[in-house]
Amino acid sequence: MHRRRFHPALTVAALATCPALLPAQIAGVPDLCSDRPPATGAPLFSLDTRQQPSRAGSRPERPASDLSCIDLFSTGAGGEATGVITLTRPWSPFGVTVTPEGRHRHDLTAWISDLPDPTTLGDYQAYVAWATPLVLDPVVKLGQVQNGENALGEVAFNKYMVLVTAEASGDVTERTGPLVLRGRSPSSRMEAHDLMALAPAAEARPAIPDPFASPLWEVPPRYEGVPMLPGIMAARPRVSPLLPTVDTPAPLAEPRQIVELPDGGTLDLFAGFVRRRIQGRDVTMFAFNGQHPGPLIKVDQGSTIFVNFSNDTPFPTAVHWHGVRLENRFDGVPGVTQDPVKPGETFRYQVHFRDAGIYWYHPHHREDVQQELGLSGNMLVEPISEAYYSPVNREEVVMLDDILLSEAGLVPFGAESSNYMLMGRFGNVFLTNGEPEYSLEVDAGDVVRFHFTNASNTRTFNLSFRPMADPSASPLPIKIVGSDVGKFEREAVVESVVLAPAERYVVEVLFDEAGAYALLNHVQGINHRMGVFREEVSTLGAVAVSGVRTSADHSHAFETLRTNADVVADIDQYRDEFDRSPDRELVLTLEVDGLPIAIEQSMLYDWIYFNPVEWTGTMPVMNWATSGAGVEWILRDAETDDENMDISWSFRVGDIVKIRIHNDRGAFHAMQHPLHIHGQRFLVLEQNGVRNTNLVWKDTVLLPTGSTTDILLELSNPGRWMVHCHIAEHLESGMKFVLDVEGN
Ligand SMILES: [Cu+2]
Repeated sequence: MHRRRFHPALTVAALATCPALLPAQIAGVPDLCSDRPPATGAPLFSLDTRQQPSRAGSRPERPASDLSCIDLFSTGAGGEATGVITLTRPWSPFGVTVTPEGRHRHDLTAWISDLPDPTTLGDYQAYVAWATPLVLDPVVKLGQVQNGENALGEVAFNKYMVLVTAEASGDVTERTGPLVLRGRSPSSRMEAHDLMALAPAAEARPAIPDPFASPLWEVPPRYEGVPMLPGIMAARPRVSPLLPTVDTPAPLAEPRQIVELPDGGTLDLFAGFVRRRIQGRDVTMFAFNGQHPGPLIKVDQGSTIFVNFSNDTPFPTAVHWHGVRLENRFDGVPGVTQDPVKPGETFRYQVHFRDAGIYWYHPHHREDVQQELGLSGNMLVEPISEAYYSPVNREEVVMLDDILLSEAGLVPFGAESSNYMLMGRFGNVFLTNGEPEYSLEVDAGDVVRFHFTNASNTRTFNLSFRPMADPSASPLPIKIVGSDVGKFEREAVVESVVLAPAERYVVEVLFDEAGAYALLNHVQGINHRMGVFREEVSTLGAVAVSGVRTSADHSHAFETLRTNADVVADIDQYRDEFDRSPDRELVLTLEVDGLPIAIEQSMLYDWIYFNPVEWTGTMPVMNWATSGAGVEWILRDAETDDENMDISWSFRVGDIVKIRIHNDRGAFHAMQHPLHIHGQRFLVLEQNGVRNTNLVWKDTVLLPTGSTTDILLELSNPGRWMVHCHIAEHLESGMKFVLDVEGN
């Protein structure tokens, strides 16, 4: 086996040729989709050769054109006509723009040339563009088109075609005329795995001596309707299984308590064992102070607290105060800011809260194990200004998580390194504030401010509120107020909230009418084996709205979308920096080494298309068998080619650094990465060349597959600070580096 950084399909890629004009020859096509050969109807190995994987000394093509462009091909009737469509995402406060059902939304712009005069085709006066899913129903009219640039509006189908037909007039509402151009969405190129091609690896291999063989390595829970090849079913993690065990029964976990601390206050915090009974299974887990989630620490902005931490677990650990711009030596990163807190040892943290908002604490050592086992809690920092937020009837701090359980209980972790190293460990049971069923009771007309935190290892959520009785009814409007480190410049209304691991969003919801509402996670996963999308709707909790009218009506404030002059003024100091060229460039990629052949070959098929976000773990067996022995996720400095901990960046307090981040679509198994920078704050300036027009300070940014994102990092806090992917298993695989900030 040899190390692979580049996808094997590249070595067999044949240049796709097409008699039509290259899109580059159509006037005005943006760079994104010009200067590239058009894709074909995509027979499996005729990949777009222009799509280069990232390799040392080169930068990946960004953003990935094959995920962002649709080539239009002529039919017999269209003659020499040709075209290309660019896909850009409409603005949203999140790293991706999706419908409440989790379908990715795109704005389509078509660049067309050489359409013949429609009258030459018969009794036709105009050309009309349509979008339709592959089942050809519904057919949605996008509008009349002509040679040149055409705005087609928004499309949010999973897999679809764009058709251009000649019609009697531009006003027709149904397509009846002849087809002249057609193109397929990037997602539609995804196909079922070809068993004939896979045959050598489809079969289980004869057993070879496996030093890690263990009865604990039982094949983990699988996804219904996603068949697995025998060769993949035979793969096993190349690490020893690890499960927490305890001699004497641990106490049952208790619900989270609220701890309000004054400036100078002290909290005694210990990490130790607890017992849980979750969906009929007894599991031994960890907890802070015996609580799931850990105690909710409430403090005022500007205060400083002390935390006497003791480690009653059998693992070395430490507590990281995520998003808090505190003193570096209290940042809780073993090996960087402190020695690990060994079993039985203690550490005293001093945490200063400079910014208002919602933050969270969790270990920064074998996060894949310790966080999954329940070590995480929130900090709610009350703003100094009473008018910071709009008035609401109540505030809810909600921690979203998932846990992976088999019939026997916890699915073991990897001992020598994490397993689930490829995509991270997706849970199959949702835990909202530690419980499979979260519930909330409010009165009709109440406005609730939710502070959401995603504490899962790898799952990205797409949250919405819908009436229980009618799941097809429109979701309740959600007012988006803030994110990781404070408020947005302007409040906005959305239908769903997308949170990647470690991200926070502060939102408000008006529950105007009595009834029961579900908090849903609604996404479009992918059945990779069959090459189709697989809808997943999960109920995370319930809100019961009583028939009693609210005691204080805040509906007017809710309906008023505020511009936050304080935030705008703060960000004004940095706007002059927005347009300059980047100071640093990072590439996010992957190197795999000696994976089982069945896994390598299966991934070859996935290479045709990557969803901007891998929403759910539909290939659990394949993912389960990968570990540090075969997978290394990489952050690479595009200038120096240094990777992960070899990267050395030094700045001074007061520096403003523009960083361009490419999430390499050419990687062996590309996926999204939530990138976290410790101890500082940054702005997300633009993604795929589209300017972000409503900013908020962030500490974690969701970087979709194949995207290019510019951030502006403010260095405000001296010390040695981690930069890493917040998918716990990616961090464990080495996807991290340290940036040094010298004080003034
Ligand atoms: Cu990652």
